[in-house]
Amino acid sequence: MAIICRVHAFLCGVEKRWIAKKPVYASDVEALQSEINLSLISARLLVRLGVKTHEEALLFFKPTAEHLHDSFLMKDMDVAVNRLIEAIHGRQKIMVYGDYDVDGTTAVSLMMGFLQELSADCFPYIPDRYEEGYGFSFKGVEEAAAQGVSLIITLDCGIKDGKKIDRANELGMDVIVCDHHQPEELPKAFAVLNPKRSDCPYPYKGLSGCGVGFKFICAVCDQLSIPLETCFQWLDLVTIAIGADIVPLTGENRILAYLGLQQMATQRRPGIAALLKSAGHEEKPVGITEAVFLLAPRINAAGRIFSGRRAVELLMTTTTDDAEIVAAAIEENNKTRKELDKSITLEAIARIHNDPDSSGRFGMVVADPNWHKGVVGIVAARLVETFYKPAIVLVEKDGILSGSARSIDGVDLYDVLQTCEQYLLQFGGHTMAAGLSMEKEKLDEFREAFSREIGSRLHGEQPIPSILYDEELPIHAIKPSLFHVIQQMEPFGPENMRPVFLAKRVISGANTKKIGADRTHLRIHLMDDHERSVTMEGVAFHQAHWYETLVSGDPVDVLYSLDENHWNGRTTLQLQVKDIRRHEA
Ligand SMILES: [Mn+2]
Repeated sequence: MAIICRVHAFLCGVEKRWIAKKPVYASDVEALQSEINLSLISARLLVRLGVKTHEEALLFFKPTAEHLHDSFLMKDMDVAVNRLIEAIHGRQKIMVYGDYDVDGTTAVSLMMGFLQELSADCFPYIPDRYEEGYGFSFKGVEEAAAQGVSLIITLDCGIKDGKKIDRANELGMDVIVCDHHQPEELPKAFAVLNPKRSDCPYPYKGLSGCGVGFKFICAVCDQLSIPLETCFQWLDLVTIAIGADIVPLTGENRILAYLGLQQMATQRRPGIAALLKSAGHEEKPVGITEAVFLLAPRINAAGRIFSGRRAVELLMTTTTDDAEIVAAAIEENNKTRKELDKSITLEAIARIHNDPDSSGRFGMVVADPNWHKGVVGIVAARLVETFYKPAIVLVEKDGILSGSARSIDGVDLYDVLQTCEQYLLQFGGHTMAAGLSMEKEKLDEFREAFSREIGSRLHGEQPIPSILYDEELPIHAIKPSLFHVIQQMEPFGPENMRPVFLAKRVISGANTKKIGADRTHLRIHLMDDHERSVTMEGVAFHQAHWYETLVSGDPVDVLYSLDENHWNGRTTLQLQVKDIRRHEA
């Protein structure tokens, strides 16, 4: 039971470091307050996000399509647009190639939908996770040639697939790469759209793969004098990709997600509606949280357990009946995924517990021939949650180990893998998540090198998980107007997280009690020790071990955020308690 608890909580029971975010300049806060009527706390929150003027506040609170950047600022965009228009008008066959994850399948669905609207001769291609693996594949290239394709568009992949692109060129096909992964040597493609290219002047670098695809179709519309609004029907897909791919929710991504959520609220795509229905979330509002926790895992489950093609089929379907049939199949895939996720996580945790050397290591590497390759990324993430160290989970097949890696804040995984390159056959990814493969014989050497490299980046000290908080805010000072401002700050995500507050020296009211099936959570009532006139109610997940302290009346410090509780038709402001510790006088 203890292990299961740890799997689902963020290191519950482990002491975390509480770190105040960097202070903001009082002059900036005063300047903003002189332009807008805001409380001190609200103004500080906004200044911390870089909002310092009335105009910046307007853009932040009410983003509009006019604020999107000109797509043609992206390097190679003109070349890519002209080539695609030539293919459309010349009735040349186009393969739309994308990865099997959420970013890839949403990108393919977006591009396919757009090309079909322009009556292009096109078809989607999603690689098989098991046969072809991640990225642009030789099999895909051969398939394109066999089908008489002239132009291949790769989405969310291609930047590291130079050899496959060379082969496509050899076979007389042009390739347009739309990717957002970190480039090294650029592939010799017809055009390479990637805001992270060192020679790309595009002002926003945080786009998802689907987001790059979106900029591409916007540019085509621009060139063909088609209203830009035509592209907005696919903003729901861009939004889901932003949530799933853990890209920052700042700048242009914030605008895209804001507009995408509006679009999802007014015109729900049949596939999305069917997925929400099968998740038991029909007719309810959808925010970025639902995109991340309800939609993304299901879209991913199709690719993990069956095929990413099923996800594309769902997202492209135009009728409710068809959508519900595919959604039912995906729901089954998701059930299987959950079972595998749980059983393999438990095995991997046991493996690490039983390895006497593991506690001294800075990174964890586990491998097994019987594990399901579709869930290795999720299991790696659970290991990070449990042990707070970078983790790699590998599956062996025919002497080759392949799998996924996940990291912790402050350890650049891509950089670590690059320094271990000599042991690897392949690797690719980002700071926090990556994929890799190696020969079985290299495992032990790699494990040591991986741990050593991480250790040197952490200066030889085991990392302590930390929680960042924005401001100190006593319980009695919480105002509904502050919550109103916080609501306007949505959608939340990386680099724009829901604000967290510190309340020092608080005590529990009489009604605090344990809740949940296994009594691991608390319904909590808190007040300031020195100002007991105001009590706030809230929830504290995985904090039941604080129950005795709280009911004894000892003062504690808490980190919390604010949200709403909907109960019996009533909506009340409540605390979401993140962490608790004893108050030290
Ligand atoms: Mn991606």
